[in-house]
Amino acid sequence: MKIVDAKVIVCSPDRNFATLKLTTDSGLTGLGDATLNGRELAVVAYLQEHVCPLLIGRDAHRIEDTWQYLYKGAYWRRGPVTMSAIAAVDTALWDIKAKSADMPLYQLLGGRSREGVMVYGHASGNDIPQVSDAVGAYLGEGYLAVRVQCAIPGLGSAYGVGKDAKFYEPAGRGLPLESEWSSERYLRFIPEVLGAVRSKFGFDFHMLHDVHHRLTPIEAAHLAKRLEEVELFWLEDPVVAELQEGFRLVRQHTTTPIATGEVFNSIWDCQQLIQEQLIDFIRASVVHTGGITHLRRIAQLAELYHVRMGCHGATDLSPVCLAAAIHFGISVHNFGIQEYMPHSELTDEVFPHTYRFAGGHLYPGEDPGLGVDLDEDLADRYPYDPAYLPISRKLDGTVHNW
Ligand code: GCO
Ligand code: MG
Repeated sequence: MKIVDAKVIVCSPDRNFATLKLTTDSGLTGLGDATLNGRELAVVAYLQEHVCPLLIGRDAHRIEDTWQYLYKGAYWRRGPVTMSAIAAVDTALWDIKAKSADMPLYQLLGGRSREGVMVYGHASGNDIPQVSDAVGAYLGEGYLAVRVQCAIPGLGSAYGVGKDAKFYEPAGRGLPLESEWSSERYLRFIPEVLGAVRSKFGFDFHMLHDVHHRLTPIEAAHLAKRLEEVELFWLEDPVVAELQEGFRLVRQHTTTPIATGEVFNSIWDCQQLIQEQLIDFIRASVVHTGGITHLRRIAQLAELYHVRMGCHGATDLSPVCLAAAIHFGISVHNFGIQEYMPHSELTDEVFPHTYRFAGGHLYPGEDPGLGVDLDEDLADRYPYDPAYLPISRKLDGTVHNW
């Protein structure tokens, strides 16, 4: 079965998405998400100019060989642009293979290890009462796990707090917005927020919180230690992850479980974190970490060290990526949780899909392949619209990690 066409489709129903569509001589098609938030067209050019010409005429069944060919063959390894492009090809090939086997993808990946994929929802608000209302709403909808983020008094904006209670979209049209940050104010306030949520709703649900790379290791250690009493499911990205040893310092001081990895793009980014058991959950995603083929390798290494998977699943990862994550999550042994922020109605119309949410879990559909389509005519009506993630500055104007 040969690949006869490779097409990159860029659209912006409510936000930008890049998708690779492969077609074979037997008429089967496969989709792969290639979206890299704020740098979308770099991946598009990488695919169109450098990868698509290599795919025509290749055997669509040779997934592993194609992965190695694109990874080793580029000479320039890793990096978010390269790995997102490889991921798109890899995901589309798995979609095609599962369709040709007439099975939903999870069956090819070994079948179900569980009935459904537990997800966490995103509660946020401008103050503690708003946050509490949002948490209450998620629990009312049957969620078993909720991430809690709150605006910080005295700061104009905060990571994770949307204008809309349900949707959080940090990328803004036009040039990047700037947001202000104070670790001192954050550290003083956030334990109160998480404590208030536990006092109101108890301990019978999983509570998560995302620091979004903002703290130094000693600040993060201090916070994680204080948060032990609220029993988080995880504290996410307490520090930037370029310095993997930074997690050692956090780890030495606390038993709060730690998650990281949404910005990782290869197994090499997390090897030390996993092998030294410095983290509990790895957040690598299908799209930014080289596709299903590479994510499986990460999961298998992680399993040896009691590290579980908790894939990134914000709305900048398209429904194609979410479907792949559900098939992966339901089949892999060391699954922990899947992030879930529902896409907008319009995005769901552009990407019709068979996965569904019920009772705090996501379930893959039973159609062959990923179970996601792309309505190209509809997608064409929403062309690319440049957008950037915000830039963060400390109160004195120094650029900080966003
Ligand atoms: C998360 C993430 C996102 C990222 C976003 C960047 O935990 O979901 O931190 O909110 O900021 O995906 O593109
Ligand atoms: Mg995050």
